[in-house]
Amino acid sequence: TPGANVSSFTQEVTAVNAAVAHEAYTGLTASPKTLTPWLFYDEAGSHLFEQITVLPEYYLTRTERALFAAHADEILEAAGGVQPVTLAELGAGTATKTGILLAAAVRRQASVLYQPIDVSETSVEEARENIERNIPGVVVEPQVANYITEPIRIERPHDARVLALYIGSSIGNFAPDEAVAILRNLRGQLQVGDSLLLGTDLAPGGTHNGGKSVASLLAAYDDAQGVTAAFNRNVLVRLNRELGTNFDLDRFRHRARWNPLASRIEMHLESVGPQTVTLPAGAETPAVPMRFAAGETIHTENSYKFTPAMIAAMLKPACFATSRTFMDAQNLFAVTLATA
Ligand code: AVI
Repeated sequence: TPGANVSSFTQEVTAVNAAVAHEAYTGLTASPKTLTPWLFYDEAGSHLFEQITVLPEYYLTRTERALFAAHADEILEAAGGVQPVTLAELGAGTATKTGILLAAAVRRQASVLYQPIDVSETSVEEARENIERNIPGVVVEPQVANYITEPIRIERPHDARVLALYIGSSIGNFAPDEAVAILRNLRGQLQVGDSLLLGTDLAPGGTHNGGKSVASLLAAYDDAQGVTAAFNRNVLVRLNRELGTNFDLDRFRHRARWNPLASRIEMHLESVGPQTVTLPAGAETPAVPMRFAAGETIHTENSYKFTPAMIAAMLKPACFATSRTFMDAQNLFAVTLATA
């Protein structure tokens, strides 16, 4: 009934608000100050991220797409063998790149089940519409779930082999122990013979790498048009709107830093001078004055960059074995096919 929909929508909105308030309180009262990256992805932030993926400096998306285009048939062949496949995607979003792999799957078998899993209901619905309209033969069964904290379920029609996708360097936004936990959660749903296709951005330097400099990596996270800066600052816009904080956007500067010891790009918002911002009282938290020294930052995101050895070290404790790795000619990005 319409009434039930409204009430479930209200519950969902309330739960999101409570989670935002909780993250803001714990992150901004910590030292150093942090905010969790999922806060970026409200409607405006998701739109800014889409814009990032087509920036000239942001080589990740187009490089991964080119790897899919070059190797899709080989990937599907290796994942399926003589059996049919079903594709399940973690953090599917709107599934724009997945179409290349699904098209390869319908070349092998008449009908393919695609199971996009994402926290955002609107994204998976958009994925369903795009894919069902553009690739006949694909049946889409979206699942709204937080694959980080909740167990996921993957269907296996007609004894198909599962090809799980975790692409777009999404795993790079998690600390190494969280990344392994996500892969273990996924592995729990797979059987021996199933596969995982993992997309990871590569670290600069090193013998595995020809073309990536720290400068080009930094440019990917601090583009000339300022889209990434707007994406980073949007988290403050969100907190002002949803929690009533009074962040002055002109007084926080976007910073991208390369942390070579942790092998990650860090995004920060840096206070341009001493200032105090108020976090209003929440349901269970008091109002807090947050003092910033000049140059102090809020750490908003990590984006890990991998060597082949780091990829193997992440897959192994989750009980996956690397079967094939595809890299572009400049060694910018890697797509790894691993077997369960
Ligand atoms: C979603 N994620 C893989 C992006 C990344 O590259 O870490 C998010 C992003 N942050 C800044 N630019 C893009």
